Amino acid sequence: MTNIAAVLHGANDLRVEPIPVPEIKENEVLLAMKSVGICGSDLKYWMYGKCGKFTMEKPMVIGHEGSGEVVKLGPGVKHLKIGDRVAVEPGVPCGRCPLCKTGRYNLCQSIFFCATPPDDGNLCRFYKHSAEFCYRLPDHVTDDEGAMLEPLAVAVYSCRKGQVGLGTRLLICGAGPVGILTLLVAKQNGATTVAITDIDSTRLALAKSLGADYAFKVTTDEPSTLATDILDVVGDFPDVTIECSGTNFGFSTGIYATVPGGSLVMVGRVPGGAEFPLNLAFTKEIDIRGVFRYANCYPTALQLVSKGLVNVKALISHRFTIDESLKAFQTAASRDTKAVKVIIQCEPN
Ligand code: 572
Ligand code: ZN
Repeated sequence: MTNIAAVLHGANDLRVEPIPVPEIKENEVLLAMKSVGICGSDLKYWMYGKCGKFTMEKPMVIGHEGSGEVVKLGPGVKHLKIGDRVAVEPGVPCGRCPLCKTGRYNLCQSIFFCATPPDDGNLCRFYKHSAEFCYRLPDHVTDDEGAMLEPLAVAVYSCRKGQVGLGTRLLICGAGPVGILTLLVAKQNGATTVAITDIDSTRLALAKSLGADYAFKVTTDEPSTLATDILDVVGDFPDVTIECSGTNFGFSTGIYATVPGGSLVMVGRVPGGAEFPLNLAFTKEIDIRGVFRYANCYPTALQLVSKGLVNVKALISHRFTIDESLKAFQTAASRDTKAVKVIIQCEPN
């Protein structure tokens, strides 16, 4: 068995190179990785060597949206067998701290998280992971769909945080993968009106084809103008805004557009911290809710895909092999390619 990985050595230095096959311990499994999606944070590490407060101090295997096949079982693993295909939940918390014990394990301060420095990711051929955070995929769920459960989990969590339910009128700022997946989950939850905004017409067209009731192309630099447009066209204020663009513009649009007493869910992260009209949020009593990754969402994400309720395949725009990882990253980062979700296949041909 030989292993190769997409190793990021620093900004703009991604190399596909041999690495050791990991040794597994109790309650771990060795996986032959199948599909790994590229996320916006992977692109940040690739372009700048950092993302948010996390800076790479040493080379790091990239990738955290993965699926794989169990090839070896550590002692104590009961719920999996060799040959099972699984989706990998990339965050493995300590399980012992108060946050873990109350189920809010995404906030665990000693969580291992794939491709967040100093932790290695899973864009490689062989990867070890805690069996507890591997979810067996039914035969009819593909490897690509297994990888897509990761961003789908973010969407499931975001809708939970926004209490998106029957009759909710929702505004989503940003039609990237998480924005579009949030649309799909919201519709399943019974949201009756979903409006979505973006600067990119191709992404808006995809959102419309997947069920968005309204798509707004951002053509102004004044968020209150867009908010007024939305209100004019939709006829109602949204009860909830889920901000997935990671821009000040998206945050501000949410504060202006959301109905008084409504809520704004923060999913996108604005580098350096968001600036938005906080006093308006005060006077409108808008509840601002944070989303940091997700907790307890993989089982729901898997059910949504397994029952055919959410079509995650519709987001996959490009596929590459692991040897072509650099090309995959270039494709994902480029505006011209119209990439939505780029998936890398780790299996040798
Ligand atoms: O799918 C998990 C995920 N989480 C993201 C971004 C992309 N993908 N978050 C935003 C960035 N933060 S962070 O703490 N960080 C870079 C680790 O700033 C994590 C959550
Ligand atoms: Zn991600």
